[in-house]
Amino acid sequence: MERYYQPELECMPREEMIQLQNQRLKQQVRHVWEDVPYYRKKMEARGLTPEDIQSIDDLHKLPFLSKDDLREAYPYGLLGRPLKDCVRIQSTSGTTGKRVVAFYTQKDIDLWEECCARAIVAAGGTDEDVCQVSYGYGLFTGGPGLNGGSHKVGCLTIPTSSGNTDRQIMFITDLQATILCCTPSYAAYLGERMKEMGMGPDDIPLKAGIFGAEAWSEEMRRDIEKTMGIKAYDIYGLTELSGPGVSFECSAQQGMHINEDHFIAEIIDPDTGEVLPEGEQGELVFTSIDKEAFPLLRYRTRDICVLTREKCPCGRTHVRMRKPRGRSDDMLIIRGVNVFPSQIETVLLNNGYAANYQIIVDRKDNTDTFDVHVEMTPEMFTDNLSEVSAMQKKLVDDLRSMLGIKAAVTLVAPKTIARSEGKAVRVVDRRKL
Ligand code: DLL
Repeated sequence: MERYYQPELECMPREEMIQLQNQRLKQQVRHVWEDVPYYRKKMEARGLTPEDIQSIDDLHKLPFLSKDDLREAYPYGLLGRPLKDCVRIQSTSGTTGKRVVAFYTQKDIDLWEECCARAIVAAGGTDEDVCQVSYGYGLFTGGPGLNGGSHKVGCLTIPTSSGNTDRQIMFITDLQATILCCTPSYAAYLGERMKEMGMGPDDIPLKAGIFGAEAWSEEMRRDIEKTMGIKAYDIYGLTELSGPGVSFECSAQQGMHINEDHFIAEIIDPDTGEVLPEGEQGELVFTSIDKEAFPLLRYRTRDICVLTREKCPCGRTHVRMRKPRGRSDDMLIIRGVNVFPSQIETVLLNNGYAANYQIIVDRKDNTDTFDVHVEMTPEMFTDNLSEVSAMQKKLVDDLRSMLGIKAAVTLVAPKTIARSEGKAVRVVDRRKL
C-alpha cells in the first residue's frame, strides 16, 4: 500500500490545490514587492503591481528571473528577509561565473526537509529504516537536504557524505542500511565496487535508492536496480529553490511529482518565453509560493522537460515532470545537431556497457570533431583488435541512428575513466577553451 508523509497535501484534490496556490501566490508576490527591491523594480518595469496578480492564471504576466539575475543580485540582492532571520546558506557547485548563494530561514529549512521526507516515504522509508546519505555535505544541498528529510521520517541516519567508497560499503553492510541516497553515477560506482568485492544483490541489505542531482537514463536505472537488488527512485531539485525534493518519484516510477503546494511549474519555449501546453517539451520554470528568505518568481531552470497531469496510480495528485534530459546548457551542438549526453548513455547501456564514458568535442579545420571514449566492462574486455574494432563499429552505427551524426568511438580498458563521487563530468568541450 502506498504511504505518504503528508497525505492531506500530497493527495489534495486539484480544485483545493488551485485555491491554495492562488492564495499563496498572492502572498508571495506581495512579499517580493515589499521586501525585495530588485524584484519590485522588475515588476515596475512591466507596469505591474501586486494587484495585477490575483490567481495562478495571472502568473504569465510576471517577468522571468534567470541565473544572470541571480548573479547580478549576488549576494544579498534577492534576499527577502533581514539577515538576522536567516539561519543557513547553501550554494551551487557552479562551474562558471559567480556561485549562486541561497538563503534560508528556519521555516524554509523545515519545508525543504519535509519535501525530502515525502521523497523518502514515497521510496518506502519508515522509522524502521536505516538511511545512508552519501550525497556531499556542505554547501551542496544534497547531503543536508536528505539528512533533514531522513530525520523527519525517523530513519536512523548515516551521514557518510560522498567518497571513501570502501567505507561506504562497510557501513551499508555492518549497519544494515536499507535506503541509499547519492548521485546515480556514484550509485553505479558503489555497485561496481560491491561486485568487485564479490557481493551480489542478496548480500546487500539495501531495498531502495534515492538518486538525483544529475540526468540519468532509464537504462542506468535498470542497471543499478539489478546490481544492488533495489528499487531506484529519481529525485530532482535545485539550490535556488531549496535543494533536493522539489520533485520526487513514487512507486509508479513514471515521472516525479512536483511539490505543488510550494512550487508552481510551467514549461516554456526557451527561445520565445511562451508558455507551452501540457505534454510539450520545453524549459522548466518554477515559482516558489511560500518561501521567506529567497523567494523566486518564474525562475528559468534551463532544464528541458515535459509535464503531465495524467492520474498517477500512487494516488498523489501533484503534477509530474518527466526525467529531465539534461540542462539546455549541457546540450551540445555538434555539426549543427543537438546532442544530449543522456542519449549517448542510452545507446551504451543498451549495448551492455556501463555508464563510464567521456565525450570529447573539439574543432579542427572549422569542423567539429566528436569522440566518445567508452570503457569496456571487465566481462567484455579483450585485446583482440578485430573484436574491439567490431564492437566499436557497432557503437558508431547505433550512435549514428540515435543522433543522426557520426561519432568516433574508442573503447578503453576497464577502470580507466575516472569515477565520480558526486555529479559526473561526462563532457570535455575544447571548443570553448
Ligand atoms: O543538484 C539538488 C539535488 C541534490 C537534487 C540531490 C537531487 C538530489 P544543484 O547543484 O543546484 O542542486 O543542481 C541543480 O541539477 O537544475 C538539474 O539540471 C540537475 N538535476 C537535479 N536533479 C536532477 C535529476 C541539486 N533528478 C541542477 N535529473 C538542476 C536530472 C537533475 N537533472
